[in-house]
Amino acid sequence: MRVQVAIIGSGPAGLFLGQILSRAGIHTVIIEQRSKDYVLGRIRAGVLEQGTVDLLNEIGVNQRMNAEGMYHDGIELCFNGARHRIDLKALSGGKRVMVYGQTEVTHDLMDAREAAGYETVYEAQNVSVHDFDTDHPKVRYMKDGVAHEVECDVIAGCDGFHGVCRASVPQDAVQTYERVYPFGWLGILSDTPPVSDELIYSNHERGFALCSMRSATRSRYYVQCSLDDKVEQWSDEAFWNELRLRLDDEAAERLVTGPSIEKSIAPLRSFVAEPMRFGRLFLAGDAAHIVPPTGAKGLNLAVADVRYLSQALLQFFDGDAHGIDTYSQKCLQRVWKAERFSWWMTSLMHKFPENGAFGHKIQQAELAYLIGSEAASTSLAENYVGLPFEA
Ligand code: RFL
Ligand code: PHB
Repeated sequence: MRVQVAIIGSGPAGLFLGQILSRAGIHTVIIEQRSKDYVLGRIRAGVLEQGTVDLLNEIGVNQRMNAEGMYHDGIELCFNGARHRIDLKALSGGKRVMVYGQTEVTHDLMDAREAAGYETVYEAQNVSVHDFDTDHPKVRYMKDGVAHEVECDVIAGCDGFHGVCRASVPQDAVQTYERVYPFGWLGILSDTPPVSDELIYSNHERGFALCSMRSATRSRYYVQCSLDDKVEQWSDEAFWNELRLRLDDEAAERLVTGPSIEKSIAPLRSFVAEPMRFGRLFLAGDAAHIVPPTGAKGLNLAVADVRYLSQALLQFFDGDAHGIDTYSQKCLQRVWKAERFSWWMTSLMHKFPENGAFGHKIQQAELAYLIGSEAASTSLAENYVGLPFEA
């Protein structure tokens, strides 16, 4: 097979890129190692920045999102037994976020791709990338016992943190920066009404908790847990009890509990690989960087990369290499700002046992400052809704 762009990975980064390029007449294929159902079964992000919503509108994959997504104008910070609202919309000059699950975004993009007849290979095994230091890169994979080779002009590495693309770059060509946090998030999904109309981020001496949602009847909750914890050790009852303890009295009282329909533990990590381009191989999304989920930035950052990459590739196929030459630098400026924000929010909201009682007092002082200072809450708001894009 010969295509212009071979996209590795059918997560949000790969699907957004595929949709933008294919609509513009660029021949693409998406090569994904998992099955479609497996990809759709992963419960992840829930918060879309306006820029992500705008892009879904621009590419016409917006019907269900506009019908079912919920705009949120604020978030609540809970500490010292009380909740305080941050008015994102008022503080950011009218911007807000949308609560619409990553699973739904993925579903909508897969449906749109299928309906338009653009090609995706699921369950591709032993995917490997070759010759991206030449003008004729190749992707090889096995499917149903048969070996395949795809010739292309460009490879887009949208294959997540554990993917093959970044791992195929010579070690001395890439520099990585990493912080691994000493705790994880235990998350559950349940068909119960959300405890509050807005998201609650709670700093508690027992550890962080987050109350999020997917709809008016489906909730998503998280509690900070130990890295040694196993999902099986956490009964639904134990989860609800722990969550209740980490909320203010009113929210704890109002919390509606029920059976979990999904339960999982995610480790927290900050990671950046530089650069994001290696000849004809371009990394986008989690393949190049990871943020802890506290700032709700991961999916949005993947989409921001794709916005820049798609522009650069359209220019490239038009005979202008300027965009691909500046892609990495342009992305990394935004990436590091999101890394900083996600690290800051993680540091502010979680229990770090090594920081002791002093550390907890400092967090409380910072939270008190944050809610009392318009300058400080504006900084939180403008980062949370998403920083502006470079022209
Ligand atoms: P993905 O989604 O990991 O997709 C990569 C795809 O590549 C496939 N793949 C391969 N395919 C072929 N060959 C190989 N060798 C391959 N290796 C891997 C994989 O199967 C997969 O289908 O990366 P992408 O597209 O860059 O998207 C990134 C986002 O998924 C991620 O950043 C977010 O989910 C992070 N995140 C959140 N982001 C937000 O913006 N807002 C949130 O509220 C938010 N909450 C979260 C999150 C992530 C979480 N977890 C579980 C890490 C909450 C959680 C709990
Ligand atoms: C989610 O709904 O899964 C979610 C929301 C906000 C975050 C992280 C995850 O910061």
